[in-house]
Amino acid sequence: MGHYQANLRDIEFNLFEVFELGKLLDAGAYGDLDTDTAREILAEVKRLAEGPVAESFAAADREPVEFRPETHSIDVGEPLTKTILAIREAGWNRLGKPEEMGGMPAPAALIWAVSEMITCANPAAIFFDMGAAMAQVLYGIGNEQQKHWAAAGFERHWQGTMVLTEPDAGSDVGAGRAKAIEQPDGTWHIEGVKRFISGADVGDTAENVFHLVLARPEGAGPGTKGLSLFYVPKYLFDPQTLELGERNGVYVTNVEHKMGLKSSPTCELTFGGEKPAVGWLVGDTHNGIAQMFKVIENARMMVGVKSSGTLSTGYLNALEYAKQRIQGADLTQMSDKAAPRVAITHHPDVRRSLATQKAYAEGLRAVYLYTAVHQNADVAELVSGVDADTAHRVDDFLLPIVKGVGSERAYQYLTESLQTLGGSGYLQDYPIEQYIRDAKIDSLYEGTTAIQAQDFFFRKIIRDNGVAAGHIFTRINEFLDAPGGRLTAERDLLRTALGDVQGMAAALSGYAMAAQTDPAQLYKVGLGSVRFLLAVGDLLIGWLLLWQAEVAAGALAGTAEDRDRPFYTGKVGVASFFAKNVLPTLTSTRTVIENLDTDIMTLPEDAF
Ligand code: ST9
Ligand code: FAD
Repeated sequence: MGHYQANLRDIEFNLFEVFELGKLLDAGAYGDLDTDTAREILAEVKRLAEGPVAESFAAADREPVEFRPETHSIDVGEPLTKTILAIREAGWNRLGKPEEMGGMPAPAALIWAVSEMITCANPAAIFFDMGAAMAQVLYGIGNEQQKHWAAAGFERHWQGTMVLTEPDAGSDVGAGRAKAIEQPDGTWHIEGVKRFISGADVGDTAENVFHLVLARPEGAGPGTKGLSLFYVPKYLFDPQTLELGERNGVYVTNVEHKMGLKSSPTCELTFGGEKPAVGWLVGDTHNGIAQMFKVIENARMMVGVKSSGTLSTGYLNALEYAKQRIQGADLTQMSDKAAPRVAITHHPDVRRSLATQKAYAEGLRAVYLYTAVHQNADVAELVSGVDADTAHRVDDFLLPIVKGVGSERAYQYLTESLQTLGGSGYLQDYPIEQYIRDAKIDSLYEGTTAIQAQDFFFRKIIRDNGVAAGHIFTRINEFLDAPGGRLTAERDLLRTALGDVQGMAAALSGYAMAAQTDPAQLYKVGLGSVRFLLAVGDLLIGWLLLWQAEVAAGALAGTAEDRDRPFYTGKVGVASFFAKNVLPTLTSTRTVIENLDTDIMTLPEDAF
């Protein structure tokens, strides 16, 4: 068996038992896609992911893609190429695309579940399949001609990229200096150097690459609002047939050497110079940052899904090892030197660690799937009882949690997965050290955790007037007050955690208000915002795990089959563990946030 272990049982439990997607699927809401077909798709994707996709995971790490400066291109090794082609041939990236693009209707929750398995079986490989996601966005925001390019490029498997970052413009995208100069024929010439661009060359695995580039038209204002979005292909092409023409003046001029995700080509991209880099204004409108955020929203979701799915396979690998590794006697027999040796799963600290890994892996999956539920109006109404507008706000509200909390917690608890294997975990004989290296990037790109936390507080709570936050808090209260609920001690802990999070939100809002007269008060928001984001993540995980436990306990009390009983028992056990071991820690975080001062901001830099 390869390194990757999908948790299909848990995915299906979320989709069909907790969120009850079958009610819509079997009523024809997504065409021919009924529950049985959805289950077949998931089973087929699991086979693909655990087999051909996972196969080149280690090889692509040990022998990463190579940069060829003479041709400004990369070489992709044979094992990774086979994986890329296997993903392409399977064609699952058609799910959820518009039918005019040759897509198949599907709810977002199913699409992200499919993505979890493919992405986490071989994260570097999916950076060769970014064209599908970029084409879908271009299809939504492009003019008629660009819609044609999007659909036809998708059919031809063109790679696509998102191009924002520059050496002096990382988190601060608005500091970008790349220029756009309008030409008499209506095209634009782009000039400048972009940095860290994923998948900007993919060797022979795609015939063309189109870059979606933020650049500033001459005379446009400062900041992000002065940026426009341009479509810049590697090869120019016939606008109708898409037959390739001459090389455009955009070149990969370097490829980075990284800690992990080594075969995802992270490129420096130079526009213009000897030859102009010809671009087209996307959608004939100067609204670049808002257009680019359509891509960013997808990519942030993808990063969160990647993180939680990586923790899941890390945990399952650790669990498998722990069940087999015999070491030491049971703690209660520690003084008996002749006591039988036991599997390490018998040791309380290993159990603590495994339960924590399981809680976060399954909890983060529940969070991303609950978020995905709000990406379709009909599913959101079914699961969350909201109209399309509130569904959209809730999706926006949850996105920094999926991305920010997912990436931080996955990295944190993958180290527990490694620890479970003892010294063996440190070896390349097992996949976990690579999981950790491949996962670290998730808290950095697509907006660092600090950026996610500020987005969450200022944009998703304050600017939203608390509408989405209020909806989630109401749902948690409804869950707590529902008659006949089991796990009463755990519910009480969840109620306290909800109060703690609301207390934190009130304290941070108070600082933001006070900043109107004393701007330094805003530092307190900056000091507390990441901790607040993580705390809301814990609250959501605690709630969703208890919701799952309720469903599982119902099944156990009813007609659950014998083979399902361990799964349901695990659901109840892990929800209870999380409520008792993690939720109480929010009380101390609340105390810290309520008592923040700005002393650290006045400490002189040379005192650090
Ligand atoms: C990167 C790529 O890092 C990494 C990996 C890519 C992976 C791609 C994968 C693609 C998917 C593939 C899926 C494959 C699956 C395979 C499976 C196969 C089956 N929401 O606050 P203001 C907009 S790329 C929406 O004043 P500042 C909005 O228009 C690099 N919109 O910001 C707003 O105007 P208004 C990523 C938002 O102070 C305007 O921006 N880099 C949001 O000017 C201005 O807003 C980053 O992410 C939002 N949340 O600028 C940069 N926020 O207010 C991180 C803003 O009028 N930095 N807008 O509505 C930031 O995000 C900064 O906060 C900033 C600040 C740049 C926005
Ligand atoms: P900086 O912005 O310099 O941040 C440094 C530190 O300061 C961070 O800890 C950050 O949280 C903190 N910080 C910065 N500003 C603030 C603030 N206002 N408040 C609080 N803290 C702050 N970009 C693309 O455009 N396209 C891609 O495809 C792409 N792929 C990437 C792939 C990889 C492997 C990598 C490493 C990067 C990629 N990026 C890409 C760039 C990525 O999005 C940026 O690295 C990221 O946005 C952070 O920018 P930076 O590296 O310049 O860090």
